[in-house]
Amino acid sequence: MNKIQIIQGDITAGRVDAIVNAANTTLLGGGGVDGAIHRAAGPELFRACLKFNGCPTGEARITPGFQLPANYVIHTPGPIWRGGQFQEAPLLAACYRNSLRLADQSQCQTVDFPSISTGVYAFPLEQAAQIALQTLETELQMTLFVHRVRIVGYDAHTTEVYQTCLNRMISSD
Ligand code: AR6
Repeated sequence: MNKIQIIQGDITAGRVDAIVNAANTTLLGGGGVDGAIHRAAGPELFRACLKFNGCPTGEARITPGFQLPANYVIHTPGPIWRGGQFQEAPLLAACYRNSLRLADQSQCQTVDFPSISTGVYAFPLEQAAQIALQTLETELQMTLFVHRVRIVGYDAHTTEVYQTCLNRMISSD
């Protein structure tokens, strides 16, 4: 639990080994955090992503960070919320698990995540926070290199929901 932090800010500004992108299955950019990351990284990121021919929901792919301060970008398409009966929860957990494993395989020590799927993809925020933090907590017991993960909330409400969820996990530990 002491390896996880919640901060508020713009994920593209992070001087970390890897930032995670809440992408879509084309991996060719979009709005929200995906658009911000592609704008800040520059056109080379788009060219690097073209080579993947897309990515299934819940899996992850890694590219350099190009013009970003981060060394790498890990792209993971989150699930679109369709009421909760379409594997949304396990798919969201898979995003965090696969992204963290890929970061560790690339010998990253510090990784920043956005709140995957809770924007355009409409995943309920409280449930998403619980899945994100529980998955990261479990996976961080197995990483060899990653020793600090931050959830970067863009708005105050998102940041607060993750912080409250983390506090609850710490106090029930
Ligand atoms: N830094 C950190 N978080 C951000 C930033 C930023 N610069 N910009 C937005 N957020 P969303 P999704 C927050 O919609 O729900 C894209 O078009 C945002 O406030 O970016 O997974 C993709 O191409 C929210 O809390 O991602 C996909 O098509 C969180 O990031 C689709 O949206 C996620 O919101 C993915 O939807």
